[in-house]
Amino acid sequence: MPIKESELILNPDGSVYHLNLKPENVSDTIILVGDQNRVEKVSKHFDSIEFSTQKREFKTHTGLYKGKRLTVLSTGIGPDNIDIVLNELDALFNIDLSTKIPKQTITPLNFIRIGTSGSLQEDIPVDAFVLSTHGLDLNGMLHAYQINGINNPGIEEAFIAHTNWHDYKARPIVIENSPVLEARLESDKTHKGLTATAGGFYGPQGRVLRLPVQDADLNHKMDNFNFKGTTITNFEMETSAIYGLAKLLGHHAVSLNAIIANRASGTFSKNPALTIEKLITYTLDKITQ
Ligand code: R1P
Repeated sequence: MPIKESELILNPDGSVYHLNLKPENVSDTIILVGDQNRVEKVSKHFDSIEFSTQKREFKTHTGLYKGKRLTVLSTGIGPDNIDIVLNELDALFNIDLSTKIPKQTITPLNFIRIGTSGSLQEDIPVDAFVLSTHGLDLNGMLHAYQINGINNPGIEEAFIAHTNWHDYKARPIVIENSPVLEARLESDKTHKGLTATAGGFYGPQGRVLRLPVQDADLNHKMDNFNFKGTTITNFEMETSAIYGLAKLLGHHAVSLNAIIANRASGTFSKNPALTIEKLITYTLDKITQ
């Protein structure tokens, strides 16, 4: 049965609704960045750019870097945008857009996030790089999907018990990265651990400006959580959603974050742009090694 036009929406030119992309515009290796201005910061290193477009916060450049075809695409902020980006990118490869029938053979994609994030650990300082072994999903977007089998109940149960997680919030989900991509992207420059993904920047990450939060002690409970030696390294807003949807759809994902704030010490990078630039060149070189 074809997918109805209300469910998989195409623009008049045949491109997918939010991303404005057609299958031929995208590589199977896709760098995801949050900030749309970060797209040029990645693609300026390319040898050539064959395609560019933008709709809303979703900006895409596709080109060659050291002979390898790469796409870099901005997701904007948050797990809700990741739902759009991963589903539409998957559709480009794994649904026949002319018949709207899912293909029998899945084309696996590689997703590599280059993000920014706040460290939860005093000893992961500003300007460090974090590679997420797992996404710790605290925002609930993934609960719309049948996630049985891709999550890690052992870590989840330990986290729920350790933080005395409130029932009114979505149940945390823990999803592993792609070990293949981790092996390609890790080095002695990358701290590794669980990355917590929140559905907001202030209260959902324990920041108090004028509004009190439900659990003022949550960040402290998170920073001293330890599951068999694995700790929660950092807080941001996309990684668990990328890991979850990538795994469900049959793709590979790894998330790298430049630490620009340290929540434990209350400090912020003196030169976040330089740290992001270093993470971009680090990642591009690792991908093409
Ligand atoms: C918040 O300022 C945004 O920055 C971080 C968070 O995950 C959130 O998207 O990542 P990016 O710099 O990749 O957007």
